[in-house]
Amino acid sequence: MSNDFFSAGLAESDPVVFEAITDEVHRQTGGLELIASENFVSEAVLRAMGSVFTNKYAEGYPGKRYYGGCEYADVVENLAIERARELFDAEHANVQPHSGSQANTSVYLSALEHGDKILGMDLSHGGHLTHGHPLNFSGINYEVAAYGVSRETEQIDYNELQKIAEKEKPKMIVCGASAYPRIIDFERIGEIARSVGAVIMADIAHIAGLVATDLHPSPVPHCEYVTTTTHKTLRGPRGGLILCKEEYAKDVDRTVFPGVQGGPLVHIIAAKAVAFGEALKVDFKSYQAQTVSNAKALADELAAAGLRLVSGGTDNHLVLVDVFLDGKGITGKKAENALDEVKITVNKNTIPFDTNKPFVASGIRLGTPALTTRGMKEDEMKKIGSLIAEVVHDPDSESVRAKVTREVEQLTDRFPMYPLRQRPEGNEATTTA
Ligand code: DSN
Repeated sequence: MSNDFFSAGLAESDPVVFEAITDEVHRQTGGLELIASENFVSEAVLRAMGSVFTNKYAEGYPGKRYYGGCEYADVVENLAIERARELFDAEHANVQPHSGSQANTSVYLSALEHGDKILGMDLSHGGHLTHGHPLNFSGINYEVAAYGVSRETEQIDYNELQKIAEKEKPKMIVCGASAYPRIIDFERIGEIARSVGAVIMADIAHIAGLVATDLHPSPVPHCEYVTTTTHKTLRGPRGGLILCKEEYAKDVDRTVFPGVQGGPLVHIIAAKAVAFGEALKVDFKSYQAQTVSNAKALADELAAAGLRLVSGGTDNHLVLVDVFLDGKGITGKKAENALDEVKITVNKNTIPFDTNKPFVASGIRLGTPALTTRGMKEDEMKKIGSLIAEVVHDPDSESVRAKVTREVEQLTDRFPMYPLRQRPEGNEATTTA
């Protein structure tokens, strides 16, 4: 990225913010990013996000705006819509949701009346807050029934889901997850929904990149509504997206704007267009395939080092690791903190039937999208798996921390990201991103 990308005025006009950005570049490039929902966008996506489209109001939709001067906003929104439809083979796309939560809110508002029943996956079994958590709008405004994973396999038990759906008779089944390492059988969930007269919303925020490249079966043919964020495996800007059948298009567009949101974030929509364009290229599929292979390599190494994998392994981009081991190990919280110390970034996560509270948790969730973007492959994943296991097995050892920190530095040096550059005119080794 060119040296003046951020520094054009910012270093001088607001050195504190400039320094925080610089520090964040160092944090992202100098550590191993294993948060399953994070990724590193391209410089082209960053450039579009930081464009003058942030100055523009464009309430409405292309060709039907409430403001003048929207001709170029229309160009990028139409492009984002067309590319999203092509990427997912979808009849209709709304690219305006500011986030995954707002995408889900809009779908609920389209398909449900206040107080209707939804059947969603339990958060503690891998679901998401917006799938019916009592403190979330979804749990506040709708009646909620939950399904989860089986105690034996730690995978979704579709027979059990059928039984719950027959008993609860929900108006909508919500599927998709934020901490589920296995393939989700959307076709089967479609059959279950139809058998009880429910519609389906599939939230594919985590696996969107895999779905776009046919590495995970698509929910699009089986579900009335599909939502996603655009910044996880899809590797775009932070934002949301709704895909739906044409018959629901008008309702969805109306509930996004003016139902839930006001003016769209045109700079983010421009960046979505760029990211979807990148995702349509051939090498995006090899990136996603490498992400999945890397997750398997990481999982195998962790299991070989004595940690327990929830569900026994992974089919996608993430691994859920039981570090508590029925009290013989450490909590997820302790593991997250110890790994933070050695610049390995993960998040604590509940595991199914967890005996620890969510803020403590028995597990950690690891994902490979970000490190795969950096170019790391199976060999690096094996190394990282063994480093994680060393820390988890001996979290208070200074010598383990020192050794692992050195090895993390060696790895990150070998896979540079957003290259750090000298400012030509300055004496300081200042970073730009
Ligand atoms: N917070 C996201 C995640 O980490 O999975 C879900 O919204």
